[in-house]
Amino acid sequence: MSRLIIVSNRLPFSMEENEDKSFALRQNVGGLATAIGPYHKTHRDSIWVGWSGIDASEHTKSEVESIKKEFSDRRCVPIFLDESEVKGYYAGFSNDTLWPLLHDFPHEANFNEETFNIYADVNEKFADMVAPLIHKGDTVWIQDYHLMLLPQMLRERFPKASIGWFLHVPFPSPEIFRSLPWSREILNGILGADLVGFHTVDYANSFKASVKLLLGKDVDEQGHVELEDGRRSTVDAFPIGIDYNLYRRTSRSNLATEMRRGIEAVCGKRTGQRYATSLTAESNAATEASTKEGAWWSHYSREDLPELTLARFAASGSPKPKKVIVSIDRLDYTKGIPERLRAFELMLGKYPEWIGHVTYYLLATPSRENVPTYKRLKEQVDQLVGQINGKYSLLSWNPIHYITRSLPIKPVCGIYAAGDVALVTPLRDGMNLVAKEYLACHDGRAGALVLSDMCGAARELDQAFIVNPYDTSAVCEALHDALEISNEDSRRRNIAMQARLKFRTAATWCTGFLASLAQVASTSLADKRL
Ligand code: ADQ
Repeated sequence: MSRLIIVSNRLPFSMEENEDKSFALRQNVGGLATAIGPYHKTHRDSIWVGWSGIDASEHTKSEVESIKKEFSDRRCVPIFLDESEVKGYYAGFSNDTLWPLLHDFPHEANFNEETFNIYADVNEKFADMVAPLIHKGDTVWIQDYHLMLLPQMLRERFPKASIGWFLHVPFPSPEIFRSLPWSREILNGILGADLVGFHTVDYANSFKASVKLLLGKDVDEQGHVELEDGRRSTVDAFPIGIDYNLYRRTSRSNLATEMRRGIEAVCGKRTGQRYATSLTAESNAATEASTKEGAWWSHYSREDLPELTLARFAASGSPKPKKVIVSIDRLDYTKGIPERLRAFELMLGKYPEWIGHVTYYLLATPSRENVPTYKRLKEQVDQLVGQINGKYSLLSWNPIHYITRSLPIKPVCGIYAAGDVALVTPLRDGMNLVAKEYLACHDGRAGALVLSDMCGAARELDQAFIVNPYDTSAVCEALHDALEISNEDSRRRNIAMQARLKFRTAATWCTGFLASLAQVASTSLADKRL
């Protein structure tokens, strides 16, 4: 029986130690685990190889054996990396060199020969682990930028194996990619695969242009690259989808509904709540103060204008309905969180009628905390949230609810469902699943999506409010328009996008890529036998 061997940096589960020193597996969140996890779970002929997240030297032999057993019960093969490997391969070359470079942040990329060498060694370690698992007729599907050298490493050991590689992040223009001192090694590593996949045609084109520029190889109209060993590698686009029905269904679950109602109560959308009463009391008190003291505003100078408008709107009330904005991200500089916060701040200043009426739920889970840039970003976001809340909060209303925990799918869907507007504005993003999940949670309901033009999802979700995430005033205006849109208009826009998402799911993405791989690998082999 032929099997599928999935290889990625992390496995879809992480190991956690219980109080009684036993180990338990926890499902990982993140794009890749969410997309391929369900396929792996339901296809018993698949095995998943990846880093366990554990340093074996910190555990006894019997602990390591029991960890392996836990993983193997879920058809997972764990790889153990020590501290220096994690530092060089993961925090170093993967996340401090490749990640910024691939996301068009070359100024953030550190080029360090030592971390590149460790990256190459760890890719070889993956090859050593995968090689004994490969039997005749098996397919190997390698994921993402952590393992760009692995396809060629396996190809050298298995000239006839069927190998695919998919990149979950963008591929930059050759002008940016060529600045990497090891760009040719990386391209040759990737071309070990029979099928090289990207989220969009644009990324596939950038890759082809790099192959032409840096390796001097032509790529034909069908995306074929002819290689020295007589093989052919094919480059193509496979936009990833989501498990639409899962998100739709979960957004209607009891827990998600409770979450949504709770958020609506906190934001004053549900009448008769304690919150609504206290906000009215606050407004009344301000009105009373302003009428009793007459020219109360004369104490303010022109520079105090925001405070003045704030007080005025709190006092007089605003005709605006209560609205909720939501966003859900890993705390990563590519996700454009500070830029988005500045646009939100600008909107409160420019359209003060929203003060006390719109609440932003910002769910941003810290990631890669051992990389200094990420630590700085967390401090910056903390500071901006504090600044905006400090400037605009009323006694019983905060503009931003800032949550840094990672939440399970049900509360996440509750947050999506509560959002009248989703603000999804990455500076660069391979696809962005959050935009798609939000729309699935609003199936049959109104809900406006403000979406960055700089992510793969914008190529598909063209009925969203598309913005340049660097343009603060454009994001501010789009946010305002999205808050103002009628339910009818919002539903009409969403229907077209939802129809597409229902058909192009995570499952069809997996099967589509694997079907193409089976097809191109058989042609590549046939040519080679000639
Ligand atoms: P990511 O960078 O992880 O993925 P994204 O596509 O947005 O980004 O997927 C994030 C996933 O994690 C979503 O399923 C979301 O619901 C979940 N998630 C994010 N923050 C969370 C939080 N705070 N709590 C709980 N869940 C959270 C990479 C690429 C993307 C590409 C995917 C898939 O960077 O561009 O879309 O892979 O290919």
